[in-house]
Amino acid sequence: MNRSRSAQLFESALQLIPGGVNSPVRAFRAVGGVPFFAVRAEGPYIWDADDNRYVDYVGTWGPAIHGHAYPPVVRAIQEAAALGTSFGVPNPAEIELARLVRSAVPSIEKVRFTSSGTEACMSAIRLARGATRRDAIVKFAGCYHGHADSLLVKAGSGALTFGHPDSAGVPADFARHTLVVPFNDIPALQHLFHERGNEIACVIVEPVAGNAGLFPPRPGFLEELRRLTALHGSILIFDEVMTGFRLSWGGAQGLFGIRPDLTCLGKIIGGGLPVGAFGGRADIMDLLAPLGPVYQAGTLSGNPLAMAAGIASLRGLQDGAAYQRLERLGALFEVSLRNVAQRLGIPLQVQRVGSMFCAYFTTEPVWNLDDAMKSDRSQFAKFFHGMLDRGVYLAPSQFEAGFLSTAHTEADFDHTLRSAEACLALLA
Ligand code: HOZ
Repeated sequence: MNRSRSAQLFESALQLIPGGVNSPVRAFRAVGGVPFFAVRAEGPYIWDADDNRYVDYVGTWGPAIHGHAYPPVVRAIQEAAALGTSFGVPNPAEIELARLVRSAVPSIEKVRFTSSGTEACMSAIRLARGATRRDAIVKFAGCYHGHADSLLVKAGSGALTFGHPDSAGVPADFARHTLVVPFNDIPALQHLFHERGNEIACVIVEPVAGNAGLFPPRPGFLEELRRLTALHGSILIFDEVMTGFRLSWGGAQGLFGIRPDLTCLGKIIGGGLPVGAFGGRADIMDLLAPLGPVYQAGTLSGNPLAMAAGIASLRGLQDGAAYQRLERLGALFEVSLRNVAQRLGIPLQVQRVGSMFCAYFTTEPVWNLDDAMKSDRSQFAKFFHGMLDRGVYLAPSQFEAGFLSTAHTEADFDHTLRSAEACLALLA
């Protein structure tokens, strides 16, 4: 496949932008080679600067649940843009999106919009600290909650992919307040709360961990988290930036029946525009400025284009039909890929929750970061490039989740599975 135009663009980008990319996960460093430059995307497909078409399983890292350039979102953005791109004062669309979010996620009594998931998580942590007047926070190894200082400790996503789960530039004084526990490890959690429960402001968790590949919560894990935080007066924060409006209309908390105190959202609620949100119990949310002492702000927060895109995106999910289609497609994808690997004798763990998935090159199921680290990343890199050359774009790291959209078709799957079969056969 000719990608010479992308290679030229990357050369130019390297002169101007660190690493040639504006977010490290795009750099292909973990799999080698040169990233392609996208010029267009529609439905389940993305086209590069050399006019190669790929079936896209990254979906702009999660937001594209309807596929790319979903007509209702495109129309909503066009109509909103014609009326002004930013106001810097409240606008009615903020109320409409807030209503939609609240109607879907009952634990969210009040919500504030930000411009990214990072901002949402950073702000939720500050709010939890302000509410409890405690400093310590708990996170799980391999979970990624954006790139705020306190959260870049044993972090997933690009931080893990590039071997810097503890980032340079985070003062040791900040990091010491971040306590890390293995995902799914109930005894470790119980021990930590027993020892330090009265210091812990909050626990932040991806209810389905999607930034070190994909591993689900074991039965009882989220329930115990809810019990322990309530018992010790700590705030439970679900980071649903990825899972919100993805795993069900009510997100992962709807799927698992857990009510956190605060929830962080992003990705789908912006319909592909830069949006984040955090919300939850009104008594906690009302501690935010201007009502309370916890400061949080943003020039483009509640931006009218982003709100319009988010509303159109959520309206397309509201009747539940999309989730039924995604579950059916997801199950088909999972079983078919697993069968192909089994037939060829390749140890591949195909893990899936709804429309999120990951295929780990390892022999045992993955429940936490240590399990994920056992996967064979050189196998993954070969598989990734084989798929790319056959017109299938997977996330360029073993430690990222893949995403299905309602725009993917069974014909796309056929092509994907035939490609997977050919690539896995070369690894056998
Ligand atoms: N949160 C995204 C998936 N891990 C990564 C997006 C990015 O860092 O660019």
